[in-house]
Amino acid sequence: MSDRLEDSRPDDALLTAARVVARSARLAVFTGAGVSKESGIATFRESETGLWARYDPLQLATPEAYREDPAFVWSWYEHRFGVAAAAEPNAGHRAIAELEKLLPGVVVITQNIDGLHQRAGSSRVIELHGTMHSFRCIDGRHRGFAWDDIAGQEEKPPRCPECGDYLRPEVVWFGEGLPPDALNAAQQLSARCDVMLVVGTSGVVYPAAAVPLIAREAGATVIDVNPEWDALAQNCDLFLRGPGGEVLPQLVAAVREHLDV
Ligand code: BJW
Repeated sequence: MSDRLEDSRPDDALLTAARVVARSARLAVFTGAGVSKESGIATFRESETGLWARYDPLQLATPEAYREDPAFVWSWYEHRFGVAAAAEPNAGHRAIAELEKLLPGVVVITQNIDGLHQRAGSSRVIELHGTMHSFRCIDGRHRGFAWDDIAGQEEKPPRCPECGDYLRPEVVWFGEGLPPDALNAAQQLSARCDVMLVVGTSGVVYPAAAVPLIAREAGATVIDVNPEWDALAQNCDLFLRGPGGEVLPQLVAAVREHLDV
């Protein structure tokens, strides 16, 4: 296999990737915002549409922004929750879920907070940046509230039912530590996987962005699926250019052919 196959022979790259994936005994799938784009969920580094187009999401996803204007940051999450709740998993999420049926030991490590991998049927999902489906009070003493627990409250942000402090989503903002169990699990799986399929991440936000680097350093074959030649592409073995919703179903179909199922 050549060290790196990319645009000049995209079909070769896809078939090579399918052969590598079909032989995998421990496949890790590492995803970012791009995997949900075809479900209608905006990525971070490409502009939003509508009301939120004027704001930089990277400025809103910070403890400083929340301290400065909690109601504003809350309304951004409320908007995103509405978009995600109305969204459906796309063909890319579904193809990833299908891999679990074809291969042993498939684990999804995601930076996304939208829950779409789980809704597509992936059963082993590590959420590195938390989830938009759970809330805690600001100092973290009371956790695990669901939208349904707080939906009736008029105040924005709603108050913690236990202590009366403001609630916030259980997500990871810039400058905050990642959930230690999730980070440890992701790092260990990266060091042990034989193939890592990376989908839809710019690979610039650390420590999550180190996950594919750990895998490659440990000898795994890293395959990157992205319409753009992004930061991570330079550190992968195979680059499959295109949207996840198109490339992943093709990849899984080719894997099926290799496995003869
Ligand atoms: C498609 C597609 C299609 C489009 N199909 N693909 C080392 C070096 C430098 C800096 C740091 C460092 N270590 C830490 C830092 C600081 C900082 C950081 O990384 N900054 C960089 C930006 C420079 N990191 C942190 O602050 C982290 N915390 C930390 O390090 O804590 C230390 C600590 C330890 C102990 C105690 C206390 C502190 C935390 C980072 C948290 C990031 N949070 C966010 C928000 C999450 C909640 C929410 O969603 O609201 O996470 S920011 C945002 O970026 C979000 C994402 O998960 C994350 C990554 O973005 P992603 O997924 O890659 O999206 P995009 O938009 O960047 O890319 C989309 C890609 O899809 C593109 O490539 C497109 O081409 C592609 N695409 N269509 C497939 N159809």
